[in-house]
Amino acid sequence: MLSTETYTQRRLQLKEAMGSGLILFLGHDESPMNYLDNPYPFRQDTSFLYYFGIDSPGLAGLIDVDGDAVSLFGDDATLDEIVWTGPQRTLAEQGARVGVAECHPLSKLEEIVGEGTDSGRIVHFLPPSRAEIILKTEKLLRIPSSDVAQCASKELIRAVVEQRVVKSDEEIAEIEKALSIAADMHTLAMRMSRPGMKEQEIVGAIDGLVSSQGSALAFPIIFSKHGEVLHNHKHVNTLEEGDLVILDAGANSLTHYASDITRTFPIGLPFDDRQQQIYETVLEAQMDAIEAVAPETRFEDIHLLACRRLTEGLQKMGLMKGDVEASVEAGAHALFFPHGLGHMMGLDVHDMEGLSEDLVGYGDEAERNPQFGRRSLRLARALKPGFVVTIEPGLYFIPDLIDQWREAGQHSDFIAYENLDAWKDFGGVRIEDDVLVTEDGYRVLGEPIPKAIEDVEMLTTT
Ligand SMILES: [Mn+2]
Repeated sequence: MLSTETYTQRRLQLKEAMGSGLILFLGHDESPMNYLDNPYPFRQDTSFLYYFGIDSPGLAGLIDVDGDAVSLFGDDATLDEIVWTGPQRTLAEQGARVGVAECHPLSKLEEIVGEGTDSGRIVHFLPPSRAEIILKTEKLLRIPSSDVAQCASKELIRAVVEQRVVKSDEEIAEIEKALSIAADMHTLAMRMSRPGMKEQEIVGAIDGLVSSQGSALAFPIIFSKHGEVLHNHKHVNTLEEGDLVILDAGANSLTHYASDITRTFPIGLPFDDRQQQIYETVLEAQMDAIEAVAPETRFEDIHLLACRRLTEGLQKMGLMKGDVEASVEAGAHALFFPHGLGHMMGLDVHDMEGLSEDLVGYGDEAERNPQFGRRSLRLARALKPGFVVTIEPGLYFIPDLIDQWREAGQHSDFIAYENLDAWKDFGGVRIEDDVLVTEDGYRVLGEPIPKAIEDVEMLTTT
C-alpha cells in the first residue's frame, strides 16, 4: 500500500476534475474457478485500487463531489468467517489506512446510491471489466446489464485516464521494484535454458521465483521457441540446440505496479548468422525507438521509425526491397511486424485498457489506422512527462501469413517472396523495455537486463 496521503490526494484531484455528482467505484469480488470456495487468485479492480488502495474483495467506494464526502462500503468478517480466514482488519481500520473515515456496511450502499438517483443526481461509474460488477451495477443503478458499458461516464473515464496516465515518482519507484523481479526472471531463464529441457520447466522456475518474492505475474508468461505465435501460452516444446526462444514476462510490485520485459535468446549455442542478423535489426530498431522518446513526440511516429529500421534491416538480408518510405506507408513490413511498438504501463500491464484503449492510446488527437499491423498499435498519441510506455519491436516469420500474402501477391513490390521459403521455420525475435518519458527525453526503467548479443551469450552458453 502507498502512503495515506497519496490516496487522499488522488481522490481530491479526481473530485476537482469532475465538477459534480457521485462517483461510484465497485471493487472486485472473489471469482470462482469452479465453485465459490475455490476462487482464482484475488485481483482488485484497478481503479478501485488506485483511489482506495485496499486489496480485498467485496468493497465499494463513493465520492460525493458536491457534498465533499468520501465513504467506503463493506462488511466486517463474521466469527464464522474468521474461523476459516483468521483475524481480518475491520473496514474502519482499512479505511483509516487510506484516509477514509466514513465506513458503512455494504447494505447501506444501495440506500445511499438510491437516494442520489432519486433526487436526480448523476452517478458516475467506470465500465466494469467483470460480469459480476455489471450485474451489481444493474441492480444499484437500475440500468439493464446490456447497457451498463455504454452508460459508463465518459467524463469520469476521461478524468481517470488523464490522472492515471501520468506517473508520480512514488509510482515509478514501484514500477522499478516490479522491474527488479523481472530482471531476476529473465536472467534465470537465460542461465537455465539448455538443450533437452522442456519449456514448461523454465516457466515453472520463473513462476516459482516470482512466488518466492511474495509477488505475482503481471500477465501469463510467454515463453516459446515458436516466438512467431505472438501470445503463445503453451509451453510443451522441448528446447533443442540452436533454437531461438522468446520470453515475454513481467511481475507486479507488492502494490500491483507491473513490469513487462521481452528478451530473445539462443539455446545451447551462440546466435547463428541468421539469428544474429534478425536480432541486430530488432535491437537497433528498439534502441533507435527508445532514443526517440521525448515529450510532444507522437508515439505513432516512433512506431513508424521502428518500422523503417526493421524494413531497412530486412532489405539488407534480401527479404524486402523497394523504397523504404513507400514500403512502410503501404504496410508491407506488417508481414514481419504485425503488432504495435508498445503500450502504456502502470497498475495494469496494458494500462487502463479496460477503460478505453482508444482514449488511453489515441485520445482526441489521433485516429486508429485500419491497415493490418497499424490497427494493432495500442498507443499513438503525443507523449508527456510521466508516461510509462513499453518499446517492443519484433520480427516474425509466420508461415500461414507468408503463404497467404504470397498467394495474393500482396505488396510484391516490397517483399522478396522468392527468398522467404528458407526462413519459414525461423520463429521470431522481440525485445522489450519499459521507458519513462521525462521532462527532456526518456529514462529506461529498472536495472539493465542483458540484451547485447555478447551479454546474452555470456548467460546462455556458460
Ligand atoms: Mn508489452
